[in-house]
Amino acid sequence: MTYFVVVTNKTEYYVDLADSPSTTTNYVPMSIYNNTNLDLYFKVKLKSVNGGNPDDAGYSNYERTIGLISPGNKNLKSYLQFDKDISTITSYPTTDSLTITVEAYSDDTYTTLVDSQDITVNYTYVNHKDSSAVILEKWDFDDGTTQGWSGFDGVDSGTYFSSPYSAKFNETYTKRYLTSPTVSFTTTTGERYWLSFKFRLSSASADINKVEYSTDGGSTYNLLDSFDKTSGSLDELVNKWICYCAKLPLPEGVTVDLKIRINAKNDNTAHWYDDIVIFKQ
Ligand SMILES: [Ca+2]
Repeated sequence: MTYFVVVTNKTEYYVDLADSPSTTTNYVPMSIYNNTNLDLYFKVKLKSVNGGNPDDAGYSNYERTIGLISPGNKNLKSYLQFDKDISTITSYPTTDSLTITVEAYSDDTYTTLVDSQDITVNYTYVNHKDSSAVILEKWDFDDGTTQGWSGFDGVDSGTYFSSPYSAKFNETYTKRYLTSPTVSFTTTTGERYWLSFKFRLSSASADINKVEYSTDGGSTYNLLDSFDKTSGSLDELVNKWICYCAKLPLPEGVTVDLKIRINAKNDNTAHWYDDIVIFKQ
């Protein structure tokens, strides 16, 4: 029998390590369902990286106790947290394959293991400030304007990632698109294109619902990422700058009129965005 079900939203994760401290902390969100009529206590940990010992690949602090999930219940906001020593990265982009083990125990001292399941995700590290990166556009809002973006309520000098301003979305109880100006360029076959930005939420009830991109100047949009509220915002991530990064699956060898839009929900709380970057690497 299967004691539990574990669900992850996605298997590909991207991190822009520009401005990162020497050790970066990252997360793999997941939902865990207890299928039994037993009290089960859960632990999640990194089992291996690229088939070897996680320590050898610069990983640390990669075990986390989830605690009790009662019979028939689910914990929608479970996650693995881990640290990565970025000095182990010698070139960008680089991808690590992470095997994560979710363990179920019948006791709260985590002595009797009753079931375990492995999931595998890929973590790809890029760096828009590395010499190998080519910046196509960067919006830092430091001229005190929203730099052609629509949807923001203005800039903020009180909270920013790069001084002296960020862009702020502040209207209450609203879901709306934050939309970039058009960035036109010709894509190179075989090149990898990336979007990264820093954002900050003032409450766990605020959220990003999805990120989309257009290659035709905004006539049609394609989904880049969607965020399920049940495993999206983590309370631990509130009131700190979070780095979002994604690979842009652009058509090759053509001129694109790229626009980005972020569908954000403001639940009577504020969002801030800063250092939104389109780059290739
Ligand atoms: Ca800024």
